[in-house]
Amino acid sequence: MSDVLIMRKMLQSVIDALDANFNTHKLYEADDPNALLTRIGSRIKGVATNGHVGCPPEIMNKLPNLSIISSFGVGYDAIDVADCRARGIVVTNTPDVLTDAMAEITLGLMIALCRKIPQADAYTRAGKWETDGPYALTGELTGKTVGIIGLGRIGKEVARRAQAFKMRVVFHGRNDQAHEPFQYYPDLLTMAREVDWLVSIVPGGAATKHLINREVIDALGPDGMLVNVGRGPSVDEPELIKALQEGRLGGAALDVFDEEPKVPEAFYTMDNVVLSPHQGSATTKTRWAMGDLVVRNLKAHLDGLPAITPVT
Ligand code: A2R
Repeated sequence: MSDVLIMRKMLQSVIDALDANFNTHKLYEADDPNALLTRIGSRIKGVATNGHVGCPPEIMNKLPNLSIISSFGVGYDAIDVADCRARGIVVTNTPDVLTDAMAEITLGLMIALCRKIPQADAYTRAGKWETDGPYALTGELTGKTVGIIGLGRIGKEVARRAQAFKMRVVFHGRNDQAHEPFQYYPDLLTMAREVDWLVSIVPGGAATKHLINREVIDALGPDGMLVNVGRGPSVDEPELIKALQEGRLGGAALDVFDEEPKVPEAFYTMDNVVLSPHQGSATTKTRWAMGDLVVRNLKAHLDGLPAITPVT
């Protein structure tokens, strides 16, 4: 059995499957991680990790026979893929298996925000329906235009579901996708001016940092709604808070934040915000499938077969 280093505690089903298939070494359980790496580093052929923890270069330096990093999640922000490629290390992630769950929570957040479901729930629980009468009227999704930033695997499933809700779908990305039936906006600012909703589902990293800045937020405007289910840093969070406080933006539904699990307290008291603790892929079924793919990627590669979902 090949030796595999596990960087962080993972789902128990993943740990069990890793233990069953490999000689595992758990860095997160080691009293002295450096001593562990010195002792077993040269035996390690695979690493199991996630996209936030990755496998830092100083650790890779201690793993001379490492040939695969198998990462849990579709984003791999903490993994320097170019550096891995230069070292001859294959990187895998877990795309596709989480796409439906991600799309589902996106539409859930949109409905929650515009129909004020959390607030109406609190109103009902507080007995106010009986004492204060019906809850205030809300907006609705039907007939609105949604601009998707990042019409990738997840973005396309969001688009399909938004259409089922009778919304018009347009999109922004670096490239047009001529075969898709949605209007393409090469310029995000122009799209933000012309839509009711902006949904961001782009990867993290330098290229998308603060893609949604003050200008974009102002273009979306006081009736506009912003949803971020991709990566926190894609939105300029302090600018978002200011815009919400000053009424320059209609509302926001957020599953991701700048410094998770810290969430700016300013959001807590806002009525036009729905908050979610990075729950996008967090269903039993999807998390199990993601863990399964982490193990299958390692197994395939270490058995001499092509990895199933390599990052290209
Ligand atoms: O730019 P394009 O045409 O390659 O479209 C990709 C878009 N995208 C960007 N859009 C604007 N500015 C950028 N700098 C930029 N970089 C990438 O994001 C593509 O349509 C989309 C990503 O789609 P996929 O690679 O299929 O990823 P998937 O599975 O939809 O997941 C998206 C993200 C993950 O990377 C995690 O951060 C998060 O969802 O969970």
